[in-house]
Amino acid sequence: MNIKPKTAMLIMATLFSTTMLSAPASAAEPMLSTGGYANQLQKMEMMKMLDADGNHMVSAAEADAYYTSIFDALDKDQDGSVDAKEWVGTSGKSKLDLTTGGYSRELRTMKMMGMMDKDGDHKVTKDEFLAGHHAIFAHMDTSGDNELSAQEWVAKNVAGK
Ligand SMILES: [Ca+2]
Ligand SMILES: [Ca+2]
Ligand SMILES: [Ca+2]
Repeated sequence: MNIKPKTAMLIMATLFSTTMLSAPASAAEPMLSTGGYANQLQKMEMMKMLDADGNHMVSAAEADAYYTSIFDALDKDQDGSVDAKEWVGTSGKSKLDLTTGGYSRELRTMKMMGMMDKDGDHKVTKDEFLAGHHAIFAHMDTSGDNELSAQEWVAKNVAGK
């Protein structure tokens, strides 16, 4: 390699500007989920599955317990993280217990996996999974009382933000 300093500078400058241009336009409002996921989650049928004590409110603790069970169901080899294979599941067996078929299908997309995989190592740890769902919960909890009413549940405010 025999690159003159001036040429090297030019290459550096080009690389730098390319990197800048490919950065996301705005990180102010991060996407919490896909629209398909939000639609399936925000069904009354799903709310009933999370509302373990049946008082028509989903508490933060109920949500945590629910998503912990979902994570454990996904983490087939129980190594504490869900890889792409575990996430998508083997064909024909992608329906998770405790969820609707529509919810399972929308959760187990690579796009949703990418949104939950915050550090981008192609694995979703339990922390990442719960943190992702905490963010969705907090967004749905417009009254801020750490519980979701049916009204908050079905409000279509998660998708498309
Ligand atoms: Ca409840
Ligand atoms: Ca695993
Ligand atoms: Ca990860």
